[in-house]
Amino acid sequence: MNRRQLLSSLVATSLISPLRLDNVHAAESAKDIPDPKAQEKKKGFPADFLWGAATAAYQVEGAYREDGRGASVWDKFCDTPGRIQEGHTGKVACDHYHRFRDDIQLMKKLGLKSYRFSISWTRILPSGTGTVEPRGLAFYSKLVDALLEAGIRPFCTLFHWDYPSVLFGKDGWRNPESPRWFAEYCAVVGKALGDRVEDWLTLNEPQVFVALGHGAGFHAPGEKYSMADQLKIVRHVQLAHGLGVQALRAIGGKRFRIGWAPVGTVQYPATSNPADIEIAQKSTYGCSAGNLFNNTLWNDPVIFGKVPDAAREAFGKDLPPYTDSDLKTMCQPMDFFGLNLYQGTPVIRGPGGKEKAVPFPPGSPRTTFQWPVTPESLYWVVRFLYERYHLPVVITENGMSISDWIAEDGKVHDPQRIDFLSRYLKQLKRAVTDGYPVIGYYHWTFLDNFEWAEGYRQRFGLIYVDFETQVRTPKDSYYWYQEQIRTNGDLL
Ligand code: IFM
Repeated sequence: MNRRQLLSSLVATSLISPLRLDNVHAAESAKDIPDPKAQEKKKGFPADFLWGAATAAYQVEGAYREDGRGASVWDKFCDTPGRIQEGHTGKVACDHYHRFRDDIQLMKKLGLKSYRFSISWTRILPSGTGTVEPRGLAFYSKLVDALLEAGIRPFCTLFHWDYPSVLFGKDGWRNPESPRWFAEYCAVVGKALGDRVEDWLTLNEPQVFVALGHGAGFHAPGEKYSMADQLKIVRHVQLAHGLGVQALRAIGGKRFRIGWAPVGTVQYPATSNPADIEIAQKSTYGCSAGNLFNNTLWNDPVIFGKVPDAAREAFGKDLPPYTDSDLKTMCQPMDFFGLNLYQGTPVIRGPGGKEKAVPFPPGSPRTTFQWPVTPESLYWVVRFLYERYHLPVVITENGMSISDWIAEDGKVHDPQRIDFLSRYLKQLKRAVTDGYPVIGYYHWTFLDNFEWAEGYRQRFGLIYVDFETQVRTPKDSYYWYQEQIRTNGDLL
């Protein structure tokens, strides 16, 4: 399976922190949130719905050597010939580091209620731990101030894959100390920004940086570790999440709303037959050997403090032991569940009561990344993961890549993105109408940006970026999304 196929087979799901202004912690939420089925049908998105857009530091900032920033594994990976399509790098990216004020004006014009960004660990702690770089903190402090001044709620991701090179040199996520390194970093950021930032995500799509970065080798740091080593990393990342939450709570207590943004494979029913719904749900909760995108492998320890039996069966002796103390550390109350969702697999109940994937018809809709367009997956992922974890959901990422260009009239016409968004948002509205607590939606992404191993070839933005001149051109979808935000999704 090549990189494109592997990526195509993934379902990006991330739920970001519901910036619902009441604090709902995981342990309390099951009793506090009414059973959706028992709820009276709601009409549409709540008045305080967080219409947002997301980016990540390495994908947009550039300024890779400025203000004392230390190297991350992505710097080295990009410098290694053959790793990134056409030899692209994130050294300049969208130059957001210097242009953030103009970009925030574009966010304001769009009407964004919230902006999800990530912090570059090595701008804050160039060596990963120890000495703090005040200029790095100053950048994010200015960013947050400018967002608040524009009336946009900052939604901060602490780790979106740009791991410090110095720590990787100490065996990185395989090192048993790695969870504490992450917690140290979280504490520094929490102290510096926590007076103004209330919404936090610990880690974005850990499944991707473990499986693609440390298993398949398609992403930084480009390693091909054994499954046992990848699972060792999974446990360390779960511990890092738990210690990170503890560090943030020690600073902001219940004023902070904290979650994480995992991604997992999503199976959804191809028909409304109850047997198909049941098998799709079972399969979304299941674990298969060799697949690190199993939802429950990651989320059960963190939300229930329990390793699912299915994970033990799937991974056998490769799965490291989880002590009671590990599980206690990992399982910290969260306020929301972040979901990154791009696609899913339609299934029916097949022979022997097992799920059977329904193939897409030839020539069916696909994005430039060749990901299938499956709007219903957004409804079902909210429903299935809420029914298991009882945490309010934030759609932390959703969107599509197209090879957009500037037309002769100087505009960027992206009707497919508008159609994609319209279809997916209708499914989200369906979930809300059914009573599932969805607090926000963050479009991936605000600006076209550095799409990791694909370089700049995959454009996901609402705004077209000319990477030679850095000129920004809002696409037709920007204006379409602006209208949905203005009307709070009533037109959908
Ligand atoms: O660009 C990425 C993002 O960094 C993580 N989620 C998926 C997006 C599209 O591939």
